[in-house]
Amino acid sequence: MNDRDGIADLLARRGVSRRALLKYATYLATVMALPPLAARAIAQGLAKARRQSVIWLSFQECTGCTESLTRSFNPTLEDLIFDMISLDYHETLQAVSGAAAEAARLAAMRENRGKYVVVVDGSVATKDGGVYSTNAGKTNLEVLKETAEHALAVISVGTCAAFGGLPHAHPNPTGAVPVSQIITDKPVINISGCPPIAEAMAGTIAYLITFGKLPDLDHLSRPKSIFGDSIHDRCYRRPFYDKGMFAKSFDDEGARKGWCLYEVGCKGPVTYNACATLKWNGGVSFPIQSGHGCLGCSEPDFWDNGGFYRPLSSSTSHPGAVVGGAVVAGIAVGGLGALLARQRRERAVRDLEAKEQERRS
Ligand code: FSX
Repeated sequence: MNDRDGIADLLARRGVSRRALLKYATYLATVMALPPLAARAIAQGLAKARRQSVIWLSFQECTGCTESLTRSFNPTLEDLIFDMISLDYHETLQAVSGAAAEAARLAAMRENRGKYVVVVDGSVATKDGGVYSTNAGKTNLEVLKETAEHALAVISVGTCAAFGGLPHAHPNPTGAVPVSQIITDKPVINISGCPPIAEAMAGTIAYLITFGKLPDLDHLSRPKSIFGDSIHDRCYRRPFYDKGMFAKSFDDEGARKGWCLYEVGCKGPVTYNACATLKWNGGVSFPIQSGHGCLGCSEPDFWDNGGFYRPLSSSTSHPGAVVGGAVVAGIAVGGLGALLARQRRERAVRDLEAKEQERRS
């Protein structure tokens, strides 16, 4: 296989018909909220496109983002890697290691200067010069700056890369920051979620390849087609919310009947993502369909906002409030620090409520 081959040549060699390409283009048009007529243009654009060089960097994260991508059904990861992109560097998926891996990254940067896309998962450690997260003897901070310098665009996948995520949670011992705080001279697209939806990552990369430009982005630099509506707006349990039919606990009659999970802490009204429509594992289900409220993982300050099982509308002293894995009910840690943390959380919930109210009015 030659990297200079067009995608059409590669597809033809793999026995992928024009009809199958059009079918995928129709799916992509739907995911990216484009008019149905755009499908033909996408199919033609994809067929003419050359494979996009992609360098994938992993920093402070749990590898959930890559795990999620490997469950992409449209296109499948195999299609994405072998047909549509040239994945020139990915620490988890590449066969080579050590000096050979670094050489592959540097070669891709040299040969595709100004044209390659950098995908980042994980947040960037900045405290003490970034020494708390290193790879091949270099800090993540150095590798990001070096790799992004001549990139066409940068895609932050996962809430860690997009907004700091779990590593950024209080007390943030490594000084973790999102990619957009380091890379300020070129576009950074955020595909948030902990982890992000596979098709959202794959669809955004495919959009870039097809159209050679960024999709429409929201105020947090996320593709509007995927993050334009709240989970609540697209949720199949929404009619129960509108009728005031709520589960009061996870094992009551309401829960068994599939009523709205708002009162057991669902953050769907203030969380923007396509979980309720694209779903997971090839469209099988998503957390709310499986009986668990949305945790709000695709929004900034996920973790520090906490209160996963506390209703958005309730007092913040709800005994089930959890922040960053630590139970804060009754505030285990006394003193001023705990008080300030609590005030911060209360402010965050008020902001979330105001945001939802503003959106509704
Ligand atoms: Fe973060 Fe991703 Fe959550 Fe994990 O790479 S968004 S902790 S699913 O793995 O970065």
